[in-house]
Amino acid sequence: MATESAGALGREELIEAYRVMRTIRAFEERVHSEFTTGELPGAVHLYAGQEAVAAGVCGALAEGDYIASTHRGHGHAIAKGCDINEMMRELYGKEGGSCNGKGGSMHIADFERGMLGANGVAAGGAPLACGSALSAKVLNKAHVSVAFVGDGAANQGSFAESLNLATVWQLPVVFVVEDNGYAQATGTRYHLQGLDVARRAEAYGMPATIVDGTDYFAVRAATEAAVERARTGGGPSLIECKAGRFFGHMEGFDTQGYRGAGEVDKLRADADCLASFATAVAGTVSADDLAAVDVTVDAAVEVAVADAKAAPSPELSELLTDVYVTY
Ligand SMILES: Cc1ncc(C[n+]2csc(CCOP(=O)(O)OP(=O)(O)O)c2C)c(N)n1
Ligand SMILES: [Mg+2]
Repeated sequence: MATESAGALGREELIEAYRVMRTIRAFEERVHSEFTTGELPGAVHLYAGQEAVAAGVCGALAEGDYIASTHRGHGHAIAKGCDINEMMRELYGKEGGSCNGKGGSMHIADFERGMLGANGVAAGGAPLACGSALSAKVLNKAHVSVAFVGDGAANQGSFAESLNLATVWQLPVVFVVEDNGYAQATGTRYHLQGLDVARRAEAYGMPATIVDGTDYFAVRAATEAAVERARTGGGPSLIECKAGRFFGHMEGFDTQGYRGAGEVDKLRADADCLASFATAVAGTVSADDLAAVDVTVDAAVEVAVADAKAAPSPELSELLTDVYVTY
């Protein structure tokens, strides 16, 4: 299993990695409270607990690289550099949102920043990332594409087709499978034959590795190796990251009766990527430095919420713009 120590990254890089993960956590905790008080509309799936995956993967990417996300996409978007004010406006369905308020949580996209979109279709990102990677290959561009896929989505036929095409065409693509233990209310031991998705990649002759998805350094090192391989013509890879989610499947509809007693409390106490990151970097980054990041991030999220609430809704005249068909 590939691992990278905190020592391989400079102080500024470590602080930036913490800022990304801490922003995702604060964004998600705040969205949860907004949803709980009935302030926020729409279907929202929270990413808290899995931050080290998004941050570790995107930390290993270059600016021109692309990611294709999932229905649980806020963390991916933030880690790829999307603006949290635009994202929050999008969640509130307001003008100036990432999709001008017309997409909501599950459709946040920002092509300028290489975010090809959250996706309401399970495993929908896998063929998109293959398409983006194929364009890089055909046009002789250096960009690498990443598909994020959940453990449940890995059972979709389109995922198997994507793995096959990626190897047949030797595409510069990295499949990042996030095994958070559940597909909605169904645990992996009920839906995943063989339990590790990585073993399926072996059947396609694709290099695959399994990492602790709460370990930023393990995720980043595995991604750096996969990205290097993809960028230098070595073809696709798969990285399977294990990390539990701190919230239910979806805001508002999940009492989580399928989870063990105290399971989430235990995750928060023993498998918090922010806490393990702080311990790992203690020799280089002080607790005061991290606390200063906390203050800045919390303030930025507050601003995003206030801004989103105050923003106008899209004009009625725009109802039929940005759609594929003409009415
Ligand atoms: C093609 C398709 N089938 C079914 C669904 C309904 N659905 C939404 S989320 C989900 C489970 C996804 O589980 P997983 O891939 O493990 O992602 P997680 O929610 O755990 O992040 C399902 C079945 C869907 N969105 N798309
Ligand atoms: Mg899952």
